[in-house]
Amino acid sequence: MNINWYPGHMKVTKDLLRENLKLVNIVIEVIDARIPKSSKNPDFDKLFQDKKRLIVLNKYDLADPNLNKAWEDYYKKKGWSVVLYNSTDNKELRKLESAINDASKEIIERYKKKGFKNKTIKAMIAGIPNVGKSTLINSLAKKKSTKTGNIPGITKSKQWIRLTGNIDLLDTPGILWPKFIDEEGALNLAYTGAIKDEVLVLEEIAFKFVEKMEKVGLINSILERYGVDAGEKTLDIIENIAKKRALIINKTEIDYLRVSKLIVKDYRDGNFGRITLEKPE
Ligand SMILES: Nc1nc2c(ncn2[C@@H]2O[C@H](COP(=O)(O)OP(=O)(O)O)[C@@H](O)[C@H]2O)c(=O)[nH]1
Ligand SMILES: [Mg+2]
Repeated sequence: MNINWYPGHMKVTKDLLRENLKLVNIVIEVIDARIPKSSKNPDFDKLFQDKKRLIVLNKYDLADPNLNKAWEDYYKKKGWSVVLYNSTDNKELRKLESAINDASKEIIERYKKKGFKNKTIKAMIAGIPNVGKSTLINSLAKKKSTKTGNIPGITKSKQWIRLTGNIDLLDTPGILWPKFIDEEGALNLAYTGAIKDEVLVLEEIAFKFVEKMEKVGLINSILERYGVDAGEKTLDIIENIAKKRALIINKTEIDYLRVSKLIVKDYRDGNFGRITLEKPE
């Protein structure tokens, strides 16, 4: 299947990201815990090579607990700080702030050795679309309720959010589009909503998703959700769901678009359980 997808404005955002990168010591890279491989643009590794990096495995509440642990270990082995996080749960804010603090320790030590006192650490959030960057920034900003405002002499128009531990977080995230490595990666991005539905043929995405669940032995989570039986073919499952939910046109025809939308939305909302689509090598 060919996903017709074009990385619009890629160059502009990359330039902006490079500009902002000059202002920070730490990059907080947000990825989707359900697709920790595909939601990571490999360009980031080169762009951020000189920065301290904290990987946020966001949406871990929607991802498989065992694989969360495996991915956490995997990225730790690469020398990065890693935190499993749920941006929609404000009770987790402290976990994130202490992860940022821990990641800053080395830099603070280095500053101290040079004789700087109380120098603020500067951080920025980066990631591909839909991983939860805005949700994360908003939750941090709301907690603080005040923005530090412009910092004279450094940036005129940048807004920073003051976190505990003398850390300033840039309130605009660095965005890069996902990089397609292979069809499977592209599909995984589609399932999770990282690629806009407008450029997708949702009937094909839903079909491929159900097929994948059959392949990895998780199809029961779908059958149970809707109370339907499997059939001989993958399409039977989709048609059975449509019938069960009365997604029918003209009394007899299956409404493939609506049933596809339903299946994709239910996956994105975690209604089939906590499913991670990728395993570390
Ligand atoms: N379950 C869950 N949903 C999340 C989490 N973080 C973000 N979301 C949802 O994911 C969607 C995309 O989030 P958004 O912050 O707009 O992503 P951005 O494009 O990276 O800025 C929104 O519907 C959020 O509510 C999370 O940790 N857990
Ligand atoms: Mg956003």
